[in-house]
Amino acid sequence: METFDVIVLGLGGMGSSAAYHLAARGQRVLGLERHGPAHDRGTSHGGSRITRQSYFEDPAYVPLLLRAYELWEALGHDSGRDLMDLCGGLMLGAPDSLTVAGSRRSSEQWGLPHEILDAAEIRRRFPNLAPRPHEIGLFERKAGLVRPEETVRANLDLASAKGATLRFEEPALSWTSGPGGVSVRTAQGTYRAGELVICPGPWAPELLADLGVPFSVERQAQYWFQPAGGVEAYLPDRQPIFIWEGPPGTQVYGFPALDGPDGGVKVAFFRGGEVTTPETIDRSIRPGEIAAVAAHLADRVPGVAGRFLRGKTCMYTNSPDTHFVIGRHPGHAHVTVACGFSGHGFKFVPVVGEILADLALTGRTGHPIGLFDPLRPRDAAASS
Ligand code: PYC
Repeated sequence: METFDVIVLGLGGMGSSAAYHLAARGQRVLGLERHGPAHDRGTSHGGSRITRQSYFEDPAYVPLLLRAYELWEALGHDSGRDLMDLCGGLMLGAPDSLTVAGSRRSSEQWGLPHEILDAAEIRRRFPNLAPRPHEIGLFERKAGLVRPEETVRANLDLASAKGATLRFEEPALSWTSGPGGVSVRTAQGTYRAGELVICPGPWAPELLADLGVPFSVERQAQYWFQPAGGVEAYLPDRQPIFIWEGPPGTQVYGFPALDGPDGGVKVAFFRGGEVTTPETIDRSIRPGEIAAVAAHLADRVPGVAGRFLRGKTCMYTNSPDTHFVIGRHPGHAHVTVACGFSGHGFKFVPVVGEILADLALTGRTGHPIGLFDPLRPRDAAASS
């Protein structure tokens, strides 16, 4: 039986980062992935993901983002890949919307540079955008985008270079843990290790059933359009990423125009997709949903939805409170979990890898991860 120091299950964004950080710390790492390298069957794909620091979800994320930005820079440098474009970002909506007020709260609490722009100023500086008179925006220069497939490849290359064994098209059939360590069974064999790190993405309900967290896996559709007037006005030096809160519970987001295989302007609704599973998800893009996103944008980003280029689905794995789930598995010694990233995790990939390496090797981390305690959904249910 092959033995390792640490086995990492799942080599998407978080797992590939954990494998790299563990291998860089001298561990003998086995990484197992059910699909190919940087695949498009889960969550870590689509050419671009938003990054930002003025975090409307909770100010507790900000210190992790500050560290993540340092690690993004190092990952880009060490891999020689272009992973990040800080083209700026606008959080838009009514002044008391979660998107605007929450971003402002994080910026003010952490002293992050930002500007508050009224509707007229937004129209003047960003002529593609047409906010309503009562809407405002928080502009953050250090927001922008990161590239998911390139990031996963960077982590895998660097993990391999540090000696990690990475096996693809090899799903885990089961795992067990005991006082002496862990074992993982696949169709090819059984592997043993001292520690197991599970980064299951949308396979969390299957691989982490006994964690007791009621995850909800959600189908998300992303759409690429050729703007009516061409892409020039949407290039990253003119068009920031945006998240725009409209009617209660509705957020739409968008990117500047990228070129190459990721070409066009990508837009999507944030959450609100149907519940699904990785096995049953409808990966087709339906005419009705293309029409719905184009109609929603028609008077907000007029002209953006000129010609539909293509669409692609991915999955969010939502925790009940949409905060991440990261920690030692409460029911199994030697097992660390990272899941429930709820559609806003990718920007944290490098720092989550660092945290997972800390937890697997020492049982603790200096990073503030109290918000992500795996036991909190159970505790919340018990106290209600
Ligand atoms: O990753 O921050 C994010 C995000 C917000 C909306 C869509 N993605």
